[in-house]
Amino acid sequence: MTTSLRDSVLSALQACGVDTTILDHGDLRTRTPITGEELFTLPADSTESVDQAISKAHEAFLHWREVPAPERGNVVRRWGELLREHKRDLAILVQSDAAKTLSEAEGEVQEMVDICEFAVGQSRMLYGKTMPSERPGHRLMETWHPLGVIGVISAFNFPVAVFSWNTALALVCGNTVVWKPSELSLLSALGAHALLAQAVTDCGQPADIHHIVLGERAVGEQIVDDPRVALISATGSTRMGHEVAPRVAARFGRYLLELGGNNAAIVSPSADQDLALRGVVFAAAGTAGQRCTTMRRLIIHESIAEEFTEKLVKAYRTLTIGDPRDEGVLVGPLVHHTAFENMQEALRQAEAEGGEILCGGKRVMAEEMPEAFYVEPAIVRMPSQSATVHQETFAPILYILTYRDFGDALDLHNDVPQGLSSAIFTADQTEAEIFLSARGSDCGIANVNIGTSGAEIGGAFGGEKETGGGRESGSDAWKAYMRRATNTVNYSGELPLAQGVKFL
Ligand code: UN1
Repeated sequence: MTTSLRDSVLSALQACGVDTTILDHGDLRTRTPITGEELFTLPADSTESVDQAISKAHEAFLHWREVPAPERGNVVRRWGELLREHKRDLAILVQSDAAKTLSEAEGEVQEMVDICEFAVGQSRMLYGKTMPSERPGHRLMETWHPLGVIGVISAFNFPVAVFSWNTALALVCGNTVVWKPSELSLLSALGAHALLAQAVTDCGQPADIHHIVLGERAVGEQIVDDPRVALISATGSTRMGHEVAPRVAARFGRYLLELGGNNAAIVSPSADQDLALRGVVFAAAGTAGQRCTTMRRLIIHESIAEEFTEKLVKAYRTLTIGDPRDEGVLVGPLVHHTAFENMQEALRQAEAEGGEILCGGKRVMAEEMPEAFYVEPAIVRMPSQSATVHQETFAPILYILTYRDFGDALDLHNDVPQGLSSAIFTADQTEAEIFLSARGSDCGIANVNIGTSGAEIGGAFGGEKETGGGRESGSDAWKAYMRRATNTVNYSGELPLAQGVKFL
């Protein structure tokens, strides 16, 4: 088992075109949460090499910004083709880094293919508006221009998809990219990056339009503080966002943050319970609770709470937990020991606050794999939305709360610091509409009769409050990677001033 994991990762790296001579050198350890074993070591970037990567990306930008956008799109089209071709290879790396099932790992690579296709189309649609000027013989319009070097800092749980949302759009918009992947997911990062490098070469474009830098916190800080990096797009914890945002703002850089979520679903008495059940189980227990969109709170109408909770506990008991490479497994391990400790601490606190653990929470397979942290997803009935429920614990814990009036359900729903994703299960159209209205969900994503996770790339992705306010991926998220110029052109031969002002 041990050798085969290393071997399959090695051949996937080779298939993606990673230079494997760098493996087994350096201090960065690549540990897979599947078994807890260390697969390879990798060399970390130095302060000098990060500086050089930024310099080269900046140099490349000066040329890349003048390449016509649809031609820039060709690189991203080619990247998408290669990702499609190497879907299984890259998924094996994602699986090794993030311990996802193959279906979920392939889904992550599919998200990359999807955003590439979206970005290729976008490369012909970097639209600016034309507005009627108040002055005769004048044209008023806006044009969009690239920002420069974009620093992408990504998290372990979606190790390559979120990078691709940023990079596919950033590149078609005329920016260059320096990427610092999570130190927990370096192998899939190398794979995704090698495929992009191949696409750049195939299209005859300069290699320096994208760089990957490997390392720990200091590497991230260096990118955050470098004035040549025009935009920092960072995904991770709210704690990380609290550090990044003021530092970038202090140098008047731009930031795009996708931070913690505390996503809830309301289950109304009219809901199709079977559908709701399936939606909740996938969103709450899928990916072992390690999505930023994972459902962490369930707000059930008191009239159906007992019945629905019972069904849910039963469904949880059928979930197969284990090595995500094995057929039929739905829940893999937590990323590391600290994640496990955090989960245990949250469960202890929840109990101290009057919570009742209805199922799960225990570690399994500890004897066979002492360095891997498999847990049973937990359901905890809470008497109120206590301090623990307000926190995001990056593990599969679903807190159950009940409500009597719909207004109270909305209050409970919005009464957390985070605002990423949300859902309502209902057959009552008025409730659904209210949930989506200004007095409904305060999140960046609000769904009806579908869970909180598993968003498509076509919509803008991100959230409010402590989630950081950024929007990535679809819709008009491309605008975050560009600057807007307002242009007034005077072809009148006169010089009339706006607002009728007279001067000279
Ligand atoms: C994340 O967890 O950071 O909506 C991203 C989803 C995925 C993306 C999750 N498409 O669950």
